[in-house]
Amino acid sequence: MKQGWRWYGDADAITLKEIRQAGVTDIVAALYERKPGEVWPVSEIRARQKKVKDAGMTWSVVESVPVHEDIKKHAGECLRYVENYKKTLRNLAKCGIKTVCYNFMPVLDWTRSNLAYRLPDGSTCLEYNEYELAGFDMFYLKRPGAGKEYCRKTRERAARLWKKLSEKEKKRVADSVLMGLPGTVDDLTPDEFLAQLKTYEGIDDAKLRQNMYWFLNEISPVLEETGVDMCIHPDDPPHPIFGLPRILSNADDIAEMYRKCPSRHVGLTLCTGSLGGDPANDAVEIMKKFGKRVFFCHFRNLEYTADGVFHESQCHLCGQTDMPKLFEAFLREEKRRGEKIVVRPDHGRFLEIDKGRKCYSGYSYGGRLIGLAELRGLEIGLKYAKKGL
Ligand code: DNO
Repeated sequence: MKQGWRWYGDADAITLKEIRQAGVTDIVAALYERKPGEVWPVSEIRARQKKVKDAGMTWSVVESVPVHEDIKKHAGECLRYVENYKKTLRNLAKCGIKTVCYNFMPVLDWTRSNLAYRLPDGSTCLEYNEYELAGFDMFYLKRPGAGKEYCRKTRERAARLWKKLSEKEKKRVADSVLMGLPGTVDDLTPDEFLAQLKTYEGIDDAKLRQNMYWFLNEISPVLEETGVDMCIHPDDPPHPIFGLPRILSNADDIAEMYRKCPSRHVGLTLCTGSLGGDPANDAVEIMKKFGKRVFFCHFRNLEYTADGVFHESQCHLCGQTDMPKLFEAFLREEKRRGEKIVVRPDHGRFLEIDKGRKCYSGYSYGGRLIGLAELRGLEIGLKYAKKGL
C-alpha cells in the first residue's frame, strides 16, 4: 500500500511534518476553500501541491471534488457545474493529480449521532445510533411525514429513547447531524435543513441514480482524455436517511454503476467503515469482485453495541470487517495491477495526546497514527506469511 493521510490544509491541527513522521508518503487533500461548483485554478492546485512536496510527500488523491447539489438533482445550473467539474479535472490532471474521490449523497455527507462517544479507556470515537437519528428526525426536526417512513419497531424504540435523552443530549444529536462533520459543506439550522430536504421532493431512488449515471457518462470523455480515475465514496451510513435516497450502499449498487458507466476510470473508494454500516455488506467480497476499479481505500472498523448502533473500533483491524482477509484481497489486486494503491487510515480515536488540538472529528493524530501502524504491521505480516503476495 501507499501510506496515505488526509490533510485539511493550513487549517488542520496536524502539521505536514507530523504526518511525514507517521510514515506517510501520500497526502489526500482538496482545495477546501473552493465551494462546490467552482473551478479549481491550476495556480491554487500547484501552491498546495508545492507545500506537500516541500514537506517530502506527494499530493496524490483529491478528497473531494464535491458534486454540486444541482448536478445531483439534475436541475438549475447543472450543465454549467458539470462543465466546471470537467475544467477542474483537467486542471488537476495538468498538475499530475489523477485520483479523485467524491460522493453522491444528497444534502448531507457522512452522518453520525455522537462525535465523542467515550470508550472505557477514556478515549473517544464517533458513534452512529439509528434510533437517536430517527428521534431527532421525528421529534426535533419534525420533518413532515417522517413517522410514516420508519417501521413500528424503530418508531417506538426511537420515541422511548428520545424521551429519555436530556436537552443537552438532544442538542448533541442535532449538532452532530447539522454541523458536525468534516465534508459538510455548510452548517445548517433545522429550518435550512428542512428547506434543503424539500428541494429533493420528487427525486426518488431511480431518479437520483439516473442523474448520477448521466453525470459520470458526461465526464467520462474527460476521464479518458486525462487518465483521471473517479472513485466514488460509498454512502455513510449505507441506507436512506431523512427520506433521502442513497444509491451507492452495497454490492448491487456498485455493480449497477459499473454497468451503466462503462469507463474503466469510473471506480470506487473502498471504505470499509462506510460499507460496514450495513452488516449485510461484505467488504472482502466487494474487494474481490470490484477490485479492478478500486482506486483508493479507507480502512477502519466498526463495533456494534446493538442492532443499528455502532461506534468506530478501538483497533482498525478488529470489528465488523475481517481486515486481514480484506487486506489479502487488496494485496492480490495490487499484485495483479503491478501498482500500489493509496490507503488512508480512516478516522481514529481522539486520545490523550490529541488533547488541546482542534482536530476535525475523526481526524485526530494519535488515533490515526495507531491505525496506520496497525495497517502497516498487517501488510508486513501478510507478506511474510503468504509467499507470493
Ligand atoms: C469521512 C469521509 C467523507 C468523504 C466524502 C467523499 O470521513 O470519508 O466525508 O470524504 O464522502 O466525498
